[in-house]
Amino acid sequence: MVYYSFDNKKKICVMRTIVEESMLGKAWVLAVDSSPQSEDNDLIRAILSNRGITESVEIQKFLNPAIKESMPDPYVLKDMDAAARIVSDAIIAGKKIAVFGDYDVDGITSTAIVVKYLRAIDVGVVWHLPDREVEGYGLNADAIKDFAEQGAEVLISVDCGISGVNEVALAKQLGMQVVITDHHNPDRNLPAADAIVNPKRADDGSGLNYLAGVGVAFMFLVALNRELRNAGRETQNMNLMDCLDLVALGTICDTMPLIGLNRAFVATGLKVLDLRQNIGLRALMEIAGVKKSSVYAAGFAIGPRLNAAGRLDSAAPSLELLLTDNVLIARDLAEKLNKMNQERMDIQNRIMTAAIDMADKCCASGKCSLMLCGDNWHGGVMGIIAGRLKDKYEMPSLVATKSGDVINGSGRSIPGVDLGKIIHDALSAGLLSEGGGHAAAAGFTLPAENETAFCEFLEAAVMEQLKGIESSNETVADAELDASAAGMNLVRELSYLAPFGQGNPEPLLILNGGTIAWASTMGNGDHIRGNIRTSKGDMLQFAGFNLTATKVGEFLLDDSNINRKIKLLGKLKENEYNGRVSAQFIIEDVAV
Ligand SMILES: [Mn+2]
Repeated sequence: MVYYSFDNKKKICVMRTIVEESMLGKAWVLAVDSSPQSEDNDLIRAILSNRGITESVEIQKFLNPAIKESMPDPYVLKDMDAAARIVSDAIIAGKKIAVFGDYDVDGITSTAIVVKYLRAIDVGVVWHLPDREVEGYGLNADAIKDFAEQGAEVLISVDCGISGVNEVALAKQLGMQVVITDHHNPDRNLPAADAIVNPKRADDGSGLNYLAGVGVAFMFLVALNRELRNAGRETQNMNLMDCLDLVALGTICDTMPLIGLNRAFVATGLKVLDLRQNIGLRALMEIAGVKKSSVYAAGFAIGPRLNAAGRLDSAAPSLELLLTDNVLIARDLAEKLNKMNQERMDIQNRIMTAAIDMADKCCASGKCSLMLCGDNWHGGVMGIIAGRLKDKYEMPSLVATKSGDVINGSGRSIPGVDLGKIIHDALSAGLLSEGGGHAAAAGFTLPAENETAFCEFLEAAVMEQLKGIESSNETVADAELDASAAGMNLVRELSYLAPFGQGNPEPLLILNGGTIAWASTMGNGDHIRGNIRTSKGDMLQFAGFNLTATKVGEFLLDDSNINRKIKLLGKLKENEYNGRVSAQFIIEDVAV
């Protein structure tokens, strides 16, 4: 029996072992739902059931993720009524509104949808995105004073603000009403704002704690729109559904789980993205070579370009791109962001090489955490590098830059280690001067003299948390089927489970009954392709990326294994070659 969590529901699953030990030394297991299985062996149903979705209403919602069915009344969020009323009253009274956001994609898109909406209904609005290096994350006093000087009477924070106790007090002192919309974990003390909309508030009963900042901001706009209409204000100039492309981008790039309402936001938002109504996004997609929207395109082509400006400098050009309705400006900005993204990659690659060198040494000394610090490394790429190291070394990884006697960094953690708690504890212990985050990601600042002590604290804390967690040698698959079933029909069937991403991974399948027909390397020699002959005699194409140098690769490429019966673990995808579409199995592991 193992516990696993999906959609915040703990579920007990009985695991059945399919393979004791694979080529990569893993046990392949399959979750078998503990509730009695019905006779029908519908694959989609089985996969959903293993992922905790068993009620037929839930299944229908999952397979048809429409906003209409998935979106609750925005007033289910604590304080939404106050937030919408305050801003609606201010708009009707002709007050100027300030929007404070963040420099990452979630923060930029959150700011964009609120500013777009307010502009569309002719409200005077000013905005500010903090500079990562100069101002850092979250509300700050200078920006708030600036807003006051520009005559703003209402401050709306998006994707931040929940920990801005002092800054909110300042804004109040300067005569502003403050509405916070955020999705970050609240500290013990909430700021004294006029309204705080945050699904992670302890007293929020909405169950929407998986929303991105932009999801919360969108819910706020829906409520505000209703409030304004009830007050007789014309709001026809903008269809809120048109900004779901931005909601999808922020949700995907903040790696929020694609479940529940997020699933509806992303499924609908990707369709809106393909309409290319947002002139800035259209220009950016063109320069990035994105022909069709997807979770992948959003996360790996559009997202990094929107993020690049904020990593190297101010994020303002990214927001301006999303707000502009001038094609020429859009093209200029898209080109600028594209160049900045290139520059960001160059910087990142240089630091990565040095970081891997340091990490290898740490690993050799048997540590179970990484805390790497370089002199004047570019602060904007610390988070990305920490993420890469975490994936490569499978341990909590912190990367920091030392400038003068201050160290600034970012960390990414593995399942089972709550980095946010460690950072919080280190802050309480006086080792850090600043810090915050959640289980998987955190940011921190410390005086250089504390570096060694912090490294030791981190290592001890990680070791403590890892205690009791047996390192799992299991790969949990979604379904087991005969290789002959892995055709285009199955590809189409599985596509009903898309969009895939965080919290809703592509199904991992075990294929039985196939033999190797042929295999060879492809590309630069690191990858393998070939055919599997199924039990019915037909051929299934396969590919394996970066497998050549592994045991799986050696096995597949060994001619003496041709016609040998094997089990495959991997994902079934659609492959287009010379205009012909066919099913292709992406092999991750093999067993005999
Ligand atoms: Mn966010």
